[in-house]
Amino acid sequence: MAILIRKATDIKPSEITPRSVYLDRRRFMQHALGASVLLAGDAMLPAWAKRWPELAKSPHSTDEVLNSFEDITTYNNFYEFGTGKSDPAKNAVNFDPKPWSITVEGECSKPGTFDLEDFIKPYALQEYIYRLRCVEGWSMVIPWVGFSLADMLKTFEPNANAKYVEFTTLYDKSRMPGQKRRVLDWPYVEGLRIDEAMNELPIMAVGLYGEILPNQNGAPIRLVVPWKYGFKSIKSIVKIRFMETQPRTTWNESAPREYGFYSNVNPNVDHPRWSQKKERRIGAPIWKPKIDTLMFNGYGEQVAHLYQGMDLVKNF
Ligand SMILES: Nc1nc2c(c(=O)[nH]1)N[C@H]1C(S)=C(S)[C@@H](COP(=O)(O)O)O[C@H]1N2
Ligand SMILES: [Mo]
Repeated sequence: MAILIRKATDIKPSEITPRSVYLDRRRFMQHALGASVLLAGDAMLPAWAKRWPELAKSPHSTDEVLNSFEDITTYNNFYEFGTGKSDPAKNAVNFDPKPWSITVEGECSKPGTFDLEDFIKPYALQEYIYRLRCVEGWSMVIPWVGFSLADMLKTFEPNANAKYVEFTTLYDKSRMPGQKRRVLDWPYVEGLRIDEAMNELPIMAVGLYGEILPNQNGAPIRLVVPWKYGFKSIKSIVKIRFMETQPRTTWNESAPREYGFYSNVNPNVDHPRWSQKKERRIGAPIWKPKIDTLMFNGYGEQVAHLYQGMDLVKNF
């Protein structure tokens, strides 16, 4: 079967919205997922993702060249499915992200446990084309489908004690084989300060390239925080908790000298073992030099005010 995908360099964001591009992606995905899905087509999609309309594009979207669907879905960090870049695409094939429920708890007046479909229903889906900068020194441009994290959090009416938000990934060794090895202290947890979480940029992503989120990218729902290193964008979320105190975060506990709570993209603060000044755009031709990493991953206009007066060397 032919791979029905163009090279990253052929796809301009201005082309992305047309349905024909999505359909190409869907065909690619069916190819990637196997014959059963190919035959079933739309019938396999959950109700909320069927025939997504042409999505409005968030004004925060970058117009840089998109990474290909193939790059985005075969070069992943998702330790629940293995530590190699190509492991998640292989080991998450049989992961079934349904049924899925999300618990919201802690410092808020409307906590509860919700089925994914009910959880998503109130929010307008948009396309958000964001840069993702991994702490390891590579980056991608990804066309997410998602909705505003701030809009979602407000629904649960956080109270005055809600100074932070914690997110937790599913913990189920039988479904996430990487959790059988203690490479991290499972379940993966992440957190944001409440004002960071209420900023206009972060999203809950439920898709990419107009498709439901591939398993390896954090199905069925994950966080995307574009001005922070990729590990803050936690995948396959089952719990959200409003807290008065700063949440624990998995990478900070794993290597506290290397990964702080904030983890803002910052070319002026090196990782103890490597420089953060430049990055390699995945999919770029090998002869292309690395590109400069931008403060706050280029989103300073939207987020620099959150850190006014803070020492970002201490608060890395
Ligand atoms: N639960 C969980 N979330 C995770 C990770 C992980 O290992 N487990 N890896 C993080 C890292 S290091 C990065 S760079 C991004 C990668 O997201 P992508 O594979 O969709 O590009 O996911 C982040 N979210
Ligand atoms: Mo990362």
